Amino acid sequence: ASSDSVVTLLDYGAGNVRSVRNAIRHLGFEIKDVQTPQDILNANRLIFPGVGAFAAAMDVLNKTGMAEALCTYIEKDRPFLGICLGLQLLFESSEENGPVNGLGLIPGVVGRFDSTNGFRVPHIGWNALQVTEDSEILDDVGNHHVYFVHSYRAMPSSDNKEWVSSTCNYGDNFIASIRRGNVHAVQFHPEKSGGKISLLNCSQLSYVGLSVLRRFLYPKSNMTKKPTEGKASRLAKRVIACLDVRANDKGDLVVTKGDQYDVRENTEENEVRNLGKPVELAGQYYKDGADEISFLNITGFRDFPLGDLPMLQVLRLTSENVFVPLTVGGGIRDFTDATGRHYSSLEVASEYFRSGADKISIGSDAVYAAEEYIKTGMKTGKSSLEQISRVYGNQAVVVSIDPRRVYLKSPNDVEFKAIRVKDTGPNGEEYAWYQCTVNGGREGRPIGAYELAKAVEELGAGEILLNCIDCDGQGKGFDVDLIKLISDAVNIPVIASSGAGAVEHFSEVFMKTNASAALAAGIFHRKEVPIQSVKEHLFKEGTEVRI
Ligand code: 1PR
Repeated sequence: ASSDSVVTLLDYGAGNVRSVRNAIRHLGFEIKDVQTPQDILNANRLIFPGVGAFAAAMDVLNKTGMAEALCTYIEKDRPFLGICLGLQLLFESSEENGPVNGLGLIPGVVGRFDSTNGFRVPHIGWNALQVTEDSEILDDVGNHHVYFVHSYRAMPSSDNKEWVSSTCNYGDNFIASIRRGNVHAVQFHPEKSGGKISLLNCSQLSYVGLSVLRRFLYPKSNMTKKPTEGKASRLAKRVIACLDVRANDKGDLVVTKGDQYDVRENTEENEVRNLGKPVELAGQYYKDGADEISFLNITGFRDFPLGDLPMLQVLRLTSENVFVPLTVGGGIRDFTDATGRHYSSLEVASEYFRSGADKISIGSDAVYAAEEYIKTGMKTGKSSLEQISRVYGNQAVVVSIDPRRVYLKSPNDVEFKAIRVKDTGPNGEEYAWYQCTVNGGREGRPIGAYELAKAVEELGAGEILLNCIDCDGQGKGFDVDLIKLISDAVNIPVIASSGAGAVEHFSEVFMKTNASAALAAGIFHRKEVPIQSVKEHLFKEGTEVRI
């Protein structure tokens, strides 16, 4: 390949850069991976998608001599694009597990978002930019939302103002992108910011995030330049499509969907309900405007996921064409196979990340970890939740809660948090506690959803996926009582799940609770309500959404 069509990629192996690779290839470039510091100095254009924690990344860069090479490369004003942590590392230092020194090219300290002012941390989701300088690479973005996922951010100041090209508002006005000469960096993820736009003065259609990469890769292209100003926006509420995946009795991986977690048909054969093929459906939901896609490997608790190669293949294939975040859950735990080989939960998660997942979701294993933590009051650091969030960051770890209502005459009848519920119990009970379950709802545990949510937040979860077995597949709306209880109890984002049956259920959950996202499965699979109508309805009702 001629050097003109090669992009040098700095991937130090800490997470999922599969989507960045896919996006670069999609734009017609070949990728050369950095092996030595010299590869950085020889690059024609360098993309640095920083993933993982700040300290761990600096450690690798310092030990390999790449830190010095990066500084030389950037000081020479060579074409550079940093993404997410690839922006933060350019600053003097970060407070993440620190202070830890960064590359020191831009004045400023990277600090944590302040969650005391009602803004949930991590900042996860779609937000718009306020472009302050002609940044060139942002010229097609305008008012479109782009995808952020981070707990730390750099702030604009008089010392770094000549670097700042756009900001974003999330409690603070933090730095969303920097630009000086040929050096660019963005806090958001262009490779995850799908969503159709028409290019300025051009009849072509593109995707928001791809337009950013394209403008970096083709700086002198004939697309007319015109800086566009973004309007201030709020973080958009997300609409998530969920695919429960398992092998059917023939061994094919299918998207299935249960009623209160029972996924078998009510027929004599009692077969697993089959609603389609995972890769195809995910591609369809991406085109329909899903803000995220979740895959739950619902038999992961008994089938070891690394033995479950089709699921990894589903992720690999999906991430080739789907440019929004992908979450995968099911079976993330320590495991010893028949030959006695031990796999840590971190290995399982790493394989999911390598295959294209941006976030992993933990169900059963998080319940055990929370029970232990509440019992002993001690963090062992050894649970899957703690290990994975330490290496990949809190924002990459979702805890999926599968609670079932247990009705009570009085809230004092249990040691767990009980609330008054709108739908009373079979004997007129007005209260309920929400008992957590494991193994796909098969076993109830001595812990409530409220206690679990608070414990897993402390253990390092970055987000909660809140299901409700009673509502699952019923189409009668989300359990607003439960979602309000949990979203008021924690400072991390909460995804409302189970029971969506109409567009109004989405506006209700956003109006009455502090949920950051709403997830549905059945109505999308059965094509009863398209994702686009959900978005349009929310928009009409005044909710900020990505259209
Ligand atoms: O315990 O770490 O192996 O993870 C297992 C994962 O699989 C958990 O996230 C658990 O929620 C999920 N799971 C296990 N069994 C089932 C089942 O259905 N039999 N599915 C299951 C959970 C529930 C929702 C569903 C919503 C929306 N799926 O995510 O998509 O309820 O549905 P609706 O819109 O149709 O009402 P581990």
